[in-house]
Amino acid sequence: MGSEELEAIVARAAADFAAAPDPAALENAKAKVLGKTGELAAFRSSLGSLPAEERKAAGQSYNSAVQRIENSLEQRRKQLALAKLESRLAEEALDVTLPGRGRARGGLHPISRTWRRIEEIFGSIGFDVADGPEIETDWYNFTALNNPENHPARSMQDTFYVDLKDAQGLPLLLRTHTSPMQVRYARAWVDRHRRTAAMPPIKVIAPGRTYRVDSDATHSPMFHQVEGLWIDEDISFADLKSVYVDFLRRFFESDELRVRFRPSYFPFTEPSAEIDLQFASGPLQGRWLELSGAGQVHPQVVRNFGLNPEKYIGFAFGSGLERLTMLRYGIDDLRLFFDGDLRFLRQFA
Ligand code: 2NM
Repeated sequence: MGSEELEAIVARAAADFAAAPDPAALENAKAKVLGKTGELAAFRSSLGSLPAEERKAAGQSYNSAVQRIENSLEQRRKQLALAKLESRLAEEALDVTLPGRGRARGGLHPISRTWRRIEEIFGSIGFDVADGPEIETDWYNFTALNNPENHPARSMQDTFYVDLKDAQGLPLLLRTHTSPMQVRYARAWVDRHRRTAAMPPIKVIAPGRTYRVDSDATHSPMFHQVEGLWIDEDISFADLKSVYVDFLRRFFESDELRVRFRPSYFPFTEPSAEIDLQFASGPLQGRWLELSGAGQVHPQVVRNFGLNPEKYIGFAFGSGLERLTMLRYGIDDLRLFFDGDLRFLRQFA
């Protein structure tokens, strides 16, 4: 077999490969030329019987032929793979700009309904709404609120800490109540009015997500609170009672509620009270239900707002949105709020 025949084999192989419509046909074409009984096998076995002076050149021709055949084989393999990918992409093409089919009407989560309702009721009697970060510093979440240095609430058993530190080198944390928003609001307020003779009253609610290390049938690690704050020169416990009782009547749409203030303790208020509620009718009629905490803002907290506690006084309260929502709609399991079960959620849409 001469070098012309060898070249003819290389050319025919290249043509066969190019004509192969798919990988299986390509592998058959490869076997036909490079296989054990393929067209090149005879040439290869004839090498041994050539005279020594011809053997080297013939061997080089053979190697070069094999090399070129393998190159065209590889080239065709790549072409076929690319063609397959392209046809798949074309087949599965998706126009992500098309509008969705049968878009269903969404609805508000019951907690969101309560949240909005509370903003509306307090808004109608002159309360602003504060906002603030869910990741807080130790100072805003604890120190400003008169929490003692070694209070158990500050421990890792009760509070989620974040792997970041504040300017003081203290770890940041997920706020355990919404009061840090009120501290931020009050301090910004005082700052804004520092140069004016009169300090207008601080009257604000702070609704939002809060976090505690607690998880069972009646506790979720994330829950919602609303806190309220009214500071002026002459705000008394009587104002707290009238504002909060009025809120409850409007929230539960009933003038027959009975409300009870029981002495309690919080580091940020003095005196402090627990607020209980009794319905005059309905499935919960007659039972006293614990609802909120409240009190006269502690002088140290007023000082941390940037105000003189000899001159400014006021009240604060805090309530859980989950609890208010459960009582209003007659929901008996806290976990329903977090399961995302549409059979439950659709009842509020
Ligand atoms: C509660 C109970 C009693 C409260 C105190 C303050 C602030 F910022 F003025 F210090 N905000 N909220 C407070 C008082 C919260 O939750 C059970």
